[in-house]
Amino acid sequence: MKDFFTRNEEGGARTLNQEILGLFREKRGEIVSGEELSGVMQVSRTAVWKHINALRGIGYRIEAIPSRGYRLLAAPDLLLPEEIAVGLQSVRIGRRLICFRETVSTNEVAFRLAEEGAEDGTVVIAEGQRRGKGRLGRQWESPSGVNLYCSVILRPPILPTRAAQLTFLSAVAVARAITATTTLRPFIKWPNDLLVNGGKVAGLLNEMSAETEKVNFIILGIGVNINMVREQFPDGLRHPATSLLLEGGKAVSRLEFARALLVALDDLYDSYLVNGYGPVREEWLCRCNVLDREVRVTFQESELRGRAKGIDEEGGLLVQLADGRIERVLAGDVTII
Ligand code: BT5
Repeated sequence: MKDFFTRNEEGGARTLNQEILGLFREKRGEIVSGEELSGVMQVSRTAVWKHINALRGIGYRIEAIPSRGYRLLAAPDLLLPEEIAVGLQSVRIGRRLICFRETVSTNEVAFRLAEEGAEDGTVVIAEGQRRGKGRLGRQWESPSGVNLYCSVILRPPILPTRAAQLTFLSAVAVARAITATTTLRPFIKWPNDLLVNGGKVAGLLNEMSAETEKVNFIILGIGVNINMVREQFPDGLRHPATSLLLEGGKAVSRLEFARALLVALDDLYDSYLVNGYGPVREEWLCRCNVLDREVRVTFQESELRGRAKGIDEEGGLLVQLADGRIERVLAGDVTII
């Protein structure tokens, strides 16, 4: 398992790769001399050449012009920290970005990193997952190079019983990112799906390590179908599934989406730490598809019908039954009647 790039390991320092790419960007397609590069990077010309080759190895197209220098022709269509970081406005979320060409599951990697002490806001992203995880041992289809698979490590000072609040926070963040990068109208479906035109475009899987009175860390697992095409969806999915490309009719930049998501998470998490759960809940309610609708909730063999009235502090869906009583539902599948 190899991460091809990491960003800001030392809390803010730009990596050499970022320095090189930053200089190329400043020059907007012009030639940058080896001398200039070695001056900025404070390394020898041979070291510059090695770095250029490493960038080529990742997929950057860089032309070498004898006795003049180098020119950046194209960046790869990959979710690299060096690319995500360009113009990224977030402060906490994504301070450290770790990206993989492929991994088993970003949630698993993030969990392990968190156990080893990775800081609040660390983000793990993969181009593809071999065994992407859904809830309850289900699988998340994770074809390479078309979608976003992302896990964020958070260390909020909250009781474990409040952890579901972060699931709602991540749902709101995904909805904001979809709105920021497309003209589509996403809806949040309790507890952890995002729908566009009735099809599931994103799923959330939040995992936690906790003691009785304290959360050690929470992993926000976020999978978004961005440019996935029909043939990439297997038969027999639990719900109709779709992607932003299929619904909007045009490809969405994965980099722009990733940045929009990290910024939304950053903003919401900041507000959550200062103002608590209230604002998240309010926005969730505005963006969900069940409020004040008649719903049927099924869980295993049981079924319940009523009017959805909201969500509570612990993630429960509040359903008003025909006799006026409010029932709190903690797990199940919701269908709007
Ligand atoms: C989820 O589970 O919706 C949570 C998905 C979380 C995925 C992210 S990707 C990054 C991070 N790393 C991981 O390993 N996981 C997280 P659930 O509600 O249980 O839905 C799973 C069900 O959705 C499956 O059983 C399929 O029926 C269906 N499904 C599988 N892949 C899908 C896809 N790409 N798009 C839509 N539906 C899918």
